[in-house]
Amino acid sequence: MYTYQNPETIEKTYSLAKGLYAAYGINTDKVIRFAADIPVSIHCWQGDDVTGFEGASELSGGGIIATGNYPGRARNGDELRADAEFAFSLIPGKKRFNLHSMYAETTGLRSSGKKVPRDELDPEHFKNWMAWSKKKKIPLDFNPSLFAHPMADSGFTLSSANPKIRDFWIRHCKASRNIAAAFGANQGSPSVVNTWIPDGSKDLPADRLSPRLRLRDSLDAIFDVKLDAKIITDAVESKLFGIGSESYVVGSHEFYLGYAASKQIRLCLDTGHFHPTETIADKISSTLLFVPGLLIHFSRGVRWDSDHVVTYSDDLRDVCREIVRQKCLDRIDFALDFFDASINRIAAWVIGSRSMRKGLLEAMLEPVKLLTDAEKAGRNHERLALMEEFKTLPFNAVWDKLCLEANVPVGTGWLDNVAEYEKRVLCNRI
Ligand code: RNT
Ligand code: ZN
Repeated sequence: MYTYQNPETIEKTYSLAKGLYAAYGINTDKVIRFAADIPVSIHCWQGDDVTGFEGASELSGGGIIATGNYPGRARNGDELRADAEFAFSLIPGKKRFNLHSMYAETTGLRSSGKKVPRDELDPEHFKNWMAWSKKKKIPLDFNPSLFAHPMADSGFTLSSANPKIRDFWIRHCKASRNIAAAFGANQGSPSVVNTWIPDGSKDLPADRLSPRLRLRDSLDAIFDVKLDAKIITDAVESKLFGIGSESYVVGSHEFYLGYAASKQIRLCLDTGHFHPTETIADKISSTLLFVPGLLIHFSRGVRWDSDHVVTYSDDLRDVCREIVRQKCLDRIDFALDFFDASINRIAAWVIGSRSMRKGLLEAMLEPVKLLTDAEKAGRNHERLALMEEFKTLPFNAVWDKLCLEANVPVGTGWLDNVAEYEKRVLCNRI
């Protein structure tokens, strides 16, 4: 149904675009290679609405929610891996895959089919994932799961006033770092392990301090175990509010900024975790002065939700431009974080991932030097005029060429592949 442009037309259009960019000193051939080479960590949880393999029928608790019931949710590791592989075939550029601990495969192992408590998980429960990662050359990242669990029902985990609950989650986070370290050793490069907790309260707390003191101490206990930076990168993620934690979130931005700076670990900024008009673009240059690096969760906030499918929005483009302008790509881990159960989940992955890569490509095509030269010379009218002009350079021709080179469908061609997979595979899962 959707026609592919023929490669000849793409090449022709590209060569015209290439000339225009060259006039501003940009070598598009080179940029295509660099932009495709930046790893983006694709989150496994879009594939199954953050349900995991622990026997839950849907995501529950933790202040996050996946709404919708489009058919075809992946129900186990094999389905999730198959769906991810298929999505990868439609997404250009270097990819990683991001797992949560709730995606452990514990049946048939020493537990002999018994549920393994989250605080007893170990790398063995991820051996299918590691084998797949190695075979497909897709490095893995990791997250402890501190939600959708009876021990999280009070709304507090690492900051709970109950030492039993706190200790359970401390053990879980320690176990998670060990699993990430095993991923790192398996793939020969660090696995990024990101800690996000839902802790907070619906209504006004009288004591905002005590939970934060407890969270600090719990994190200290977790990060006191030193692991080799060659195999693991630690990050901590803040949030403004969640469903049921509207009035107070223990792990706020200020909390984690301070914590990450004091421990010299990565700060995770999720684009959906700030006030609706607040963007993280302006936070990059400040935070990077004090933390070793950033993990960015690209997401899209819509009203109260922070997890809509990523689009090629001004927000995303600003963040990408900012990173490229500062030349700090090597200190940023790019990751996606959204979950929409109301549309084809593979399409959601593809749309978000392609938009992310578009943002990176566009940012790398910007003739930054011309902007900074104008700025240094005090010609700010020129700076503004150039910024405006650069927005409408024939970017799409370069994007199409990147897709062509990456051997993935150009334009909307991938929708046909998704329709075919839906019919052949997803519709049989009902
Ligand atoms: C929640 C955080 C967190 C989760 C995933 C599932 O608000 O953004 O990153 O989305 O870990
Ligand atoms: Zn996130």
